[in-house]
Amino acid sequence: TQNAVEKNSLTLLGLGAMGTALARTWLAAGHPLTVWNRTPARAASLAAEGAKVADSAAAAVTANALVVVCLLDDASVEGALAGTDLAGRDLVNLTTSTPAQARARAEWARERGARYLDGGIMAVPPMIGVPESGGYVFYSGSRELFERHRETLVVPAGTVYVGRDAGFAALYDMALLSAMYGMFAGAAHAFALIRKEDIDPASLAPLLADWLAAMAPAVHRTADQLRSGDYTQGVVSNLAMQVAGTPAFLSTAEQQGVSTELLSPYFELMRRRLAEGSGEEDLTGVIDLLVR
Ligand code: FVH
Repeated sequence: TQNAVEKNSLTLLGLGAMGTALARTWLAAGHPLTVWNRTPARAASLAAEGAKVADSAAAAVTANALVVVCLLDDASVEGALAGTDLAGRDLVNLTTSTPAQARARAEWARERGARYLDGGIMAVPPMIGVPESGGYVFYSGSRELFERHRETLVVPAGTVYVGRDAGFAALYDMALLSAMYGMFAGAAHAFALIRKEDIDPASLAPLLADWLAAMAPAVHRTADQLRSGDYTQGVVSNLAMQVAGTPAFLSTAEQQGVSTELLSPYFELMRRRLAEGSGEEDLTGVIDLLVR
């Protein structure tokens, strides 16, 4: 229509599950989009939805100032962008990488005349373009680039800028996902405990989900203790009491025929911290044992 606001155009390299989901939201929001994928067939449905399909990564990079990359890993980013002219481009890399890889990629882009923003996606493809799903992307690197393209970047998912250090988005990403795996590990042990009993896993699931949600806010107390350096601050269940309880967990696992290989390493750290005379503390001292 005459009053329609012209949307910024952009290029997207990578049409895997995540790249395709991202592309769809930009197309649906009216952003002119040029796409490229190593396997061209994956672009066919997006072409039907209005995307321009570039013959090569180099042509796709030339098409727009804003170039978003969402490939498998850092090596594939290096491979796909080799031979492209990045001078004057705004490169936003949503590929999962380590903080060190992200920092090196930022420097690599700078040497080629591009501005760089790194992203860590805290969402799975079905959450993309669904604001109520709570999905978002951590961004770090050039603040100017982030502000310039904010309206475009917010289309697929929320945006959380975490600093000029290009490695921070990856670091936050890895921190949250590491915590998630710890949660999955705990849930796996819980399901294993009931596996041989006449208990429907579906009856345990809601109890488990609610309990984990109820316990999650404890991370705020941990953060307060780390900031103050006083690990007894606001303690509810002290370390001595919790270590005293660990044999019951190990015996229960034994009785249920369940390996303790997920639980034991954490209990061992708790015991080591207790042995240092920290019985009145919270569990926060375990963090100091982890940091080498
Ligand atoms: N999918 C998810 O649940 C997670 C959610 C959180 C963020 N991750 C990260 O997003 C990146 C892309 O993930 P994806 O889901 O799109 O992954 P795939 O569906 O496996 O698609 C991979 C794309 O990468 C292309 N590719 C792979 N190797 C190369 C290469 N050497 N050169 C050029 N392109 C390459 C692949 O192309 P093709 O196989 O279709 O030819 C796909 O486009 C990723 O970092 C996740 O960790 C997703």
